[in-house]
Amino acid sequence: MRKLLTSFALATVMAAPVWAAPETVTLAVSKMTCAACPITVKKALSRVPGVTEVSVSYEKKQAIVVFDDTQTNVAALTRATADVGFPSTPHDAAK
Ligand SMILES: [Cu+2]
Repeated sequence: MRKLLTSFALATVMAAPVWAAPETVTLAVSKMTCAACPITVKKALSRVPGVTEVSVSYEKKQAIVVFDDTQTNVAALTRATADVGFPSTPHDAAK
């Protein structure tokens, strides 16, 4: 049994496509019109599997999202905000 568990753990590690790297993206969320909107946006983004951190700024009308790029992607994030009524577009990351 112990041996089985060990090989299972090993297989899981090797199955991971790449070492999971946290990605950060800034989304412009244009339709936030009151102070309650960021709460809705934040909830929607937090629900996306793979998202680890969300901070939404009503003043800047943007959301900064940290996610695991092996589990989700920017398209899924913008879809999540659009689904709750707030279409968003990724800002070009500052390089
Ligand atoms: Cu609102």
